[in-house]
Amino acid sequence: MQKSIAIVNDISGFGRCSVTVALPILSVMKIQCGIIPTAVLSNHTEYPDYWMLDFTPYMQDYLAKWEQLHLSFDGVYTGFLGSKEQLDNITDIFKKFSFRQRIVDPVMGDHGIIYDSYTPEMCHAMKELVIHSTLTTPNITELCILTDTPYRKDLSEQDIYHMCRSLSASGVPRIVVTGLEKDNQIGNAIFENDSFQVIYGEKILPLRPGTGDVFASVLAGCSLHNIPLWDAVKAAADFIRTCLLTSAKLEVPINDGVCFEEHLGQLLSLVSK
Ligand code: PXL
Repeated sequence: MQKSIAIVNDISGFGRCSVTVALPILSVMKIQCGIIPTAVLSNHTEYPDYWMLDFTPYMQDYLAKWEQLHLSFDGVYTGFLGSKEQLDNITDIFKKFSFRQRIVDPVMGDHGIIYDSYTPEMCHAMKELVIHSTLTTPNITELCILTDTPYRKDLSEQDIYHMCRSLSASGVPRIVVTGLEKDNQIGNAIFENDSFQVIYGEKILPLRPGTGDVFASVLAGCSLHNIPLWDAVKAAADFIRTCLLTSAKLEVPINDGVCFEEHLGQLLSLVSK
């Protein structure tokens, strides 16, 4: 049977992030996708200007139709969420549609800074949502927010392990923490069944927007295919590195993200074994 997933994310019309990343990646991984838009933007917010429509007021009617049609999905994957009300709606959706796999990328901030649009109430609502996930992919900043830990640049692997333990105690079975740094390398920590491992790899500059979405999308796809978490994280990180190298070679403007289209075939091999 083909797998299916509901993608809860914004539609940024240009700039390779959110749905324009998740949809092709999950589709090439042979998963049928449904979309629950959180906002519609002309382009992502890293460009000098953008237009945005908050989709919150339409979400309930939109989802009422899905319920009426008895649509069902194996999994759900959430990314950028724009308001407290929206976060509460999503927690509701988790309950209404009994998704077996619930992947939450708790997009709230980076480099110790919470995004402007994120209020303390929204951070609290995100904590609630994360508790209901089966896999979450915070960066270090987001892990600090989720565990009420003050952010420091010099947090050790041991510190991160303890934060993962505390988050898992609230009911989250699998956690992947992105953006660890050591000796000019970049790593991802995997916490599952109280085991903790970090996979480091070459850091490829410049950093580009949307790589977090590429990472979480590959992980969501692997999760639905029951690919072990270590293999999934390795595959996602390798894929991003390849895409970053090609993006530099093809002189893709930084804000346009990574040209993952060049390498989508690499993901097909993950699911056709
Ligand atoms: O995850 C990247 C992303 C998603 N959605 C919106 C964004 C960005 C990055 O800037 O602006 C709207």
